[in-house]
Amino acid sequence: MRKLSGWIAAAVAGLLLAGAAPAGAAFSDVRPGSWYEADVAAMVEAGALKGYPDGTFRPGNEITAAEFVAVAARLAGLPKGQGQTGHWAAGELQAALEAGWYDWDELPPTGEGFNRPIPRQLAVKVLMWALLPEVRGDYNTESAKISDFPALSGRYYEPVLAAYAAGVARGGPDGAFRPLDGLSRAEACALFRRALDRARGELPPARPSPEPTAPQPVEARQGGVSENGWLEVRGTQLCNEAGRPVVLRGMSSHGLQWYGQFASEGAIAATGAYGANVFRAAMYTAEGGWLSQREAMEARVAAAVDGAVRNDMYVIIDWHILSDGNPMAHVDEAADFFARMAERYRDVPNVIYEICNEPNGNVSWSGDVKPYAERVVSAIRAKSPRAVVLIGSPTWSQDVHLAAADPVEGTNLMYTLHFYAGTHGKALRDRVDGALAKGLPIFVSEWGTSRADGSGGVFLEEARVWLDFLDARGISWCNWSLCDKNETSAALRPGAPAGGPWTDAHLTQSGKFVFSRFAP
Ligand code: IDC
Repeated sequence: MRKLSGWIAAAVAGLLLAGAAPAGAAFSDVRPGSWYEADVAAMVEAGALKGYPDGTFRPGNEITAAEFVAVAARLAGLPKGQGQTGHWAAGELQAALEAGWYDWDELPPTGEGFNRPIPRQLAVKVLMWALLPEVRGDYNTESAKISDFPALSGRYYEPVLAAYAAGVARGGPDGAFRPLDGLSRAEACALFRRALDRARGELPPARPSPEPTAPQPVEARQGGVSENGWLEVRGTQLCNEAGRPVVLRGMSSHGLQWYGQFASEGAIAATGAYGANVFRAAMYTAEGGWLSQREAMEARVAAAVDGAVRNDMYVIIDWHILSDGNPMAHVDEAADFFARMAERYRDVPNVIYEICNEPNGNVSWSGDVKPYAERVVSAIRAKSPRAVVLIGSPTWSQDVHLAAADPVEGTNLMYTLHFYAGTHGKALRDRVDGALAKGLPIFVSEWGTSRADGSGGVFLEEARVWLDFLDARGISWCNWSLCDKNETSAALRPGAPAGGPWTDAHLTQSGKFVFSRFAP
């Protein structure tokens, strides 16, 4: 656990006192003996939240986004930032945004969502980031506690599982989390109080990750396109044009709409200098991506493809569905997009198509993802008969067992498996072995050294186990992500030059480790 800041320590001291105080007595509408009486008292005592001038606390009112984030910032001792509006909490909100507690699209700094009730999934994410950033939850154990788990959008999966694991979030009587509903001021007090209780010292210390040794650019990169030509899938193995096994290793971009500058020719070449022979261009559909700015996103994809081609590297065009969890939602657009790409790159052996990053939520393999894949694969095959196509699966491309039981008809098809070393372990590796045994070709088109939310850790020991496992099976991979965002999964430190080249000082712990694993 990170060291308690002075603020948390003070707040915790306040909490301890609060247990003995005549809790809530000061507010006309906080009933003595109510379930939340002690929670409200503790938060008021800690200086995190106040009542109203008329002597009420209004425990049943929904808490706004600004109020919730401001309380979290106060409890975590986060210094105020430079607000972009005159809103009373603009400084706290800006600081929280910059600290990576949430993204701009979840709560834009321009303020339109500040006074709206905060959705429960976002509240839990902010809370966990602020007070318990090291906690993780096991997917199987925690998701089973949440009766409406499929209603959760992918980006909240990890903090919500962590909050359940920590005992901070608890389901209602029906076991539902209701991710999109708001929460009352009383409920917010209870959440904060439980998180502070947990932060007070009951957590096991975070395991320190070993400091990786500095990778060196390699002299002559093996395994470029000029050497291997068109790829083909034989059995479960990716092979080159001569039928010899080949392994691709490299970086995935972050969202091209946010960090497109790191998908430039210079950046791609810089990873090649460390031995990478593939690059993945992650073109988000939602979250401000292709669906809202098609031309701009396609121009970035084209720049990445051209940059990879000029560097003799393979390149994956990734239709990065994420918050739009069912690929069927935009199947017509996807078929049209891939038909155009396959036409454009029909003679270019470098290009690999990844047709749906991570189906998630209420999707099924046989009812949604497989029919989607059949439609899009045939659109690609009409133009490009031999390019490798990568197919995702439900549960953020982890359900390879479902694909193995009912694979898509065709040649040169592979199935993606995504993992994050801080979240996924042996159970998912066993699933890979099961799928391979059934003859399913696997490509790890995205993995991270962090938890599944892109943060936490880094978990280099766990990552090492995973990469050794993949190496032993000749499985190719791309690491999330080549950008300088302030999150542990990023390979570059904030401010690293977008066009490369980089020195050791530009690489994060994750970047050093990952770059050192490109070359065999
Ligand atoms: C994450 C980014 C993070 C961003 C979030 C939402 O790291 O900065 O705020 O997406 O867009 C995936 C997704 C990938 C996620 C990544 C980490 O494919 O888009 O990136 N992840 O959460 N699947 C599992 C983890």
